[in-house]
Amino acid sequence: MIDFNQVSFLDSVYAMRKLPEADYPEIAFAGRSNVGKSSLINRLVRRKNLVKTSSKPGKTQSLNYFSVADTLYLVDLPGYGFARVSRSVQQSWERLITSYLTERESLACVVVIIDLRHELKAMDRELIDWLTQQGRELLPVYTKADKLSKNKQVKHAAALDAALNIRSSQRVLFSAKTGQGCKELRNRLAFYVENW
Ligand SMILES: Nc1nc2c(ncn2[C@@H]2O[C@H](COP(=O)(O)OP(=O)(O)O)[C@@H](O)[C@H]2O)c(=O)[nH]1
Ligand SMILES: [Mg+2]
Repeated sequence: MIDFNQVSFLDSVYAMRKLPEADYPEIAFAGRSNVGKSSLINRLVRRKNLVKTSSKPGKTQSLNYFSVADTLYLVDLPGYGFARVSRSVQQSWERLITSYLTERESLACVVVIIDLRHELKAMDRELIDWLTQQGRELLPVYTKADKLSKNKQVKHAAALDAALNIRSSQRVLFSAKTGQGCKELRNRLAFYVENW
């Protein structure tokens, strides 16, 4: 088992050549701005504020590296789908993320975080289709489950499963607020790391 408590911030990376040595497997976290990515990572590592959360979307501009138990890296990717930055800034982020997701050898899995309350967004689908084409391991996580009744959770999750054409065993239902699905997520991630 991975001791997710043993976590520390490593670096904010703005360019491919600044990436750390690829000596540990890493798990990257992707999702639309404000979907709850930082909150998910904080819950995963049992820290309140390791990763800054914000009600203002679009803050994270770099790949933020966290080291866990000298075993793996967690990588918080910049949120996508946020229009308030200039076109050129947007494009330079996209270049970095695209290079990272295509080239990084030590990337064991991409966790794609999706809001359980809403229909699948075009950008989520594009990312997932593209990662699949790349042959990347990916794990969809449906978050903010606490905002829906149990009934609605089941209904919305089934709709997202259908949109992504996956079985319920291929994703995790999650809440950063209540911790729902967190143990399952830890187990899944440990599996990717062990099989890397
Ligand atoms: N109720 C609830 N709120 C959440 C959850 N995850 C994130 N949030 C809230 O959603 C907002 C954006 O979260 P944040 O983690 O900063 O999103 P990020 O931009 O994807 O990193 C914040 O106000 C969080 O408190 C969740 O599972 N449940
Ligand atoms: Mg964030």
